[in-house]
Amino acid sequence: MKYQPVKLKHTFLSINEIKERSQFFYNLIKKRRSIRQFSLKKIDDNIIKNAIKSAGTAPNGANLQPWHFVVIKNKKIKKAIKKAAEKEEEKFYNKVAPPEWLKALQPLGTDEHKEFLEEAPILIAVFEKKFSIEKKVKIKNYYVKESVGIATGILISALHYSGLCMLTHTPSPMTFLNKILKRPINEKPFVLLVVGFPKSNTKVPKFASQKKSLDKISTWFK
Ligand code: IYR
Repeated sequence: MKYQPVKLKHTFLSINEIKERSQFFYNLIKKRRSIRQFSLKKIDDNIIKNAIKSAGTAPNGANLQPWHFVVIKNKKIKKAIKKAAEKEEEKFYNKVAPPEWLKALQPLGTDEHKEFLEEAPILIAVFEKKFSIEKKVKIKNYYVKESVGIATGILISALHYSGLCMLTHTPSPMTFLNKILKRPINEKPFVLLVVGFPKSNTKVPKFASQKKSLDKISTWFK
């Protein structure tokens, strides 16, 4: 396909408005917390649809959009995912994880029990597509991890901005998701987002709110 340029539609704002918005966004995003206790409150499909459409706008390799999002509301499927994830997590916490990893996880208070996989109203499994298959032709994708990582960041931001809470869950390995969700072999699970509202009195680890200062996370050449 040849290069066909079209005029950029950019909304130019005043400096004051830009400053206000930058502060507003930071104030909003800094309140995001990963939660592990969900209420049973349902979520309107349109909120999830808009968040996925937002994720689908992410910058990505050659605009090949190497992602697929599976939304799970079905109780039986959530139960199957919980069972499979807990089986992997049991091995992780009791056999596979080296002591230093378990030590790093201690302040988060996590263990092999994953009740939230059944409690939360919505799970979104994000898959990365190593390659795509269109009309039986294999199309290679580029910068897949980077693209799907950025899309997931936008998805999380959209859900948080909408007023929802979530957990980025990564049971390792996650290949059971292909089987349960009937996804093809060119797709690899990237993350399982657990989405909903917090249970009343939900507790979160104090440690995880301690973010590194700007000095520590950035270097500026002026
Ligand atoms: N997947 C495990 C362990 C775990 C690993 C990291 I790195 C975390 O930030 C949190 C948990 C679990 O979900 O318990």
